[in-house]
Amino acid sequence: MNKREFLKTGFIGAAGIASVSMAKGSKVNLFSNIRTFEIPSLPYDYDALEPYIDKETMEIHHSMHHAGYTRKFNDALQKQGLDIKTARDVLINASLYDSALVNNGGGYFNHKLFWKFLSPNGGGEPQGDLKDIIVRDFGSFGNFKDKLSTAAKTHFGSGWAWLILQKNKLQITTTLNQDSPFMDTLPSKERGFPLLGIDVWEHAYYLKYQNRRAEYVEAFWNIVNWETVLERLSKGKKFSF
Ligand code: MN3
Repeated sequence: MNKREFLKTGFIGAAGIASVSMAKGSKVNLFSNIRTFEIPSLPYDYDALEPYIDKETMEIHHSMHHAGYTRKFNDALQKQGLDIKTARDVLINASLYDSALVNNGGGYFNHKLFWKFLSPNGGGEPQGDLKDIIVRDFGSFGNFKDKLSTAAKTHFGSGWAWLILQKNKLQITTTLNQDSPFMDTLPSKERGFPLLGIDVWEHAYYLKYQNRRAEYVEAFWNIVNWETVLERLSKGKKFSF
């Protein structure tokens, strides 16, 4: 029996008791040797996005929905004995993994991005390089905004509407459930590096907006963190699938 097998079998009952913090919100469990992922704290208070997104929605969304995906992702990794460096690696190689890993890994990862797409100091229009590339690929900021809004409003059922970078060109796409534009199981025209995303699951807006998803999508534009989108644009330019 090697060390890893011994640790896995000998201390299985103690899994989760001892762990060491690692960078990027993950921990390596000393007994099972499998990294566990942690829900990041929000970079603002739960009520900071009011009136556009209410405090109760943010609190439930973060502390229950995001926490739930994270817990189930960790459970699936433990059960399958997989030590994964980043959730993004699971998504990029989604074809290799089962639905428990892909769905919950997607939920963990998409929400981690989503909190950073939002800011109480957000809204308005992007400037500089980001504005230029939006105008290059959509004709105008208004046209881009209409396209992403329409995709978010008309997406059937639960999922996400995205601005992605695909072969150095901006595109609008949507994904089902917690699917990510990174996933290798998507058709190539729907794959790309996510720059901005709108969560259109009812849990993202139902308490305040009930069935009025369109009003939530309009409100979203007041809190978009363009600095995050700009940072992701430069990361996305260096990323190749
Ligand atoms: Mn959500």
